[in-house]
Amino acid sequence: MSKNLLTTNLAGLKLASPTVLASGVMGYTGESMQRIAEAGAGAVVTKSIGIESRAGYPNPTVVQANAGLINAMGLPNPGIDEYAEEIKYAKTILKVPTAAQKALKAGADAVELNVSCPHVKDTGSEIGQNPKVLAEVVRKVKAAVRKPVIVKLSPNVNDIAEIAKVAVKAGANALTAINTVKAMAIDVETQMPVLGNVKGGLSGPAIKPIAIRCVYDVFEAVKVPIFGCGGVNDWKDAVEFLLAGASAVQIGTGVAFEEPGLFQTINKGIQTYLEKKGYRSVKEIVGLSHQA
Ligand code: RRO
Repeated sequence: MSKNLLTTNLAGLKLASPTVLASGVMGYTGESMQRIAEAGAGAVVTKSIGIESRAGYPNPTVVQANAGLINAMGLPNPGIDEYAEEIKYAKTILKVPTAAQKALKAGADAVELNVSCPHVKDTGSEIGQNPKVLAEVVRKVKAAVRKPVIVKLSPNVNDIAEIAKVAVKAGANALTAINTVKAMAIDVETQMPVLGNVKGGLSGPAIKPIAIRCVYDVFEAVKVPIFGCGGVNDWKDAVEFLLAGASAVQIGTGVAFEEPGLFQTINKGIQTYLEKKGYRSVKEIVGLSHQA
């Protein structure tokens, strides 16, 4: 491959490529994050971590849908004290930036504040759907940390652009759009909901058009950089997000289906696209679809 056109930086983070591991998939251990980084991810986001450990919801926690997955994991995590050790370890073996909630002291480079889980009570979209509460939470986190704060937005709102404005006014340095879309599945044999938690969040290719629309709306509303997230499976998906206004894309469900090699394949595809079109940097195509 000729000159690397893929390096970018956003909200103070230097990325070797614009493809980033999304929270929730593979971001549990230093080793899995290392595999993803070595496969070409420009940064990795850990699973969301809380103060106390959480077991998560009873099984089944994931069900396959047409062109996607519905999950209701229930925010399973070991709590920040135990997880901080994993982050410290990850930072000894990783060269790419790491984002983790309440983990900056352990060496994380940014916080991705998850205010948008569609089905975990009190800590998820109850915050991200309520402008007043959202502003308060973002302000508090900003006051507590010096590193970039990225706010992950919910698509399950009436007007994501308005919510984006609230987050940015409260101090968000960047935004991730989007978390999963509220969903459920029913087993026709048992005639009961499939997921242990009944309702969950849909991810994967099925939600890409929703995510593209959200990124497009958010780009028009605010000036901070956006991580596009939702259904990225190949380089065309990634380029579509960049054209909609994302500065980088996050990949979650895509890596659950494919090997981490997906990052390299997508990076190569973006690079070839940029070369063919005569661009010198990935930054040049961010938001281009808004020219029309
Ligand atoms: O753990 C989960 O069930 C979960 C979370 Br925290 C989230 O933000 N989004 C999602 O689809 N699942």
